[in-house]
Amino acid sequence: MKVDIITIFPRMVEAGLAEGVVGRARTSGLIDIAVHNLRDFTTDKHHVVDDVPFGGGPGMVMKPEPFFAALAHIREHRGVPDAVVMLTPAGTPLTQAGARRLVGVSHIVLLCGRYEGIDERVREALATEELSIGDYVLSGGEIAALAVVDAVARLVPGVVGDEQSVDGDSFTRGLLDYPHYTRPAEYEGRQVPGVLLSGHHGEIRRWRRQAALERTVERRPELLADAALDADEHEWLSKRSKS
Ligand code: 6GU
Repeated sequence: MKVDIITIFPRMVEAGLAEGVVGRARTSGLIDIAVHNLRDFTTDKHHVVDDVPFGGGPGMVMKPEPFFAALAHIREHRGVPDAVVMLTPAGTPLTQAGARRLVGVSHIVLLCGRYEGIDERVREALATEELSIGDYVLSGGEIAALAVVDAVARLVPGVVGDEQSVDGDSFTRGLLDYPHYTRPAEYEGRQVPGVLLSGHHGEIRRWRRQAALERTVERRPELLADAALDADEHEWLSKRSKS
């Protein structure tokens, strides 16, 4: 999978890509990510990337030309991308299903905006889609781009060592995750649930499924509509709602 990120803060993006699962995926060659400094695609002496909004009002707007030049550079040197994603709070909210779709797209460009926004002609002429990472405002698309790359990269086969770990993830089944414990079995008077120490793998599986379900009902009941539940879990849910 190939990703190009266009930003005015390339060091911030590089720092976020250097560690952990994404960092290892890059060094091992499983993903090819290039970060481009938008200012390198300006033609004026001071490398200006923003300008005042037509119509007036507060703040600045990112100029269209550097984005068009950066995309032309990427097409020439990195190939024609399959998707050009603009990061904006006005975009489609990213979901786990959205990440699974993007992992099937071989070459993605991510456009990070700052200031009040990007000139609308960039969206019209260059962007194939717009993504948001949630209903709050970030001061730029960089953190959102890192979130998109992380969510997608860990779905690339081989990037997360244990594929079972990805399959069992919260949201892969459409539920929140169950609680996790490690040693010691008692800590500051708090016991690890006995079933987890029992060695009964069937019982442990059932306890975890129920704990995941319970958390989801308590915290995010709206997720249940699309969750993959088995007969046991449906029964447990209907019993619970009666009590
Ligand atoms: Cl993609 N960009 C910005 N600036 N803020 C956001 C966002 C994106 N997603 C949520 N908030």
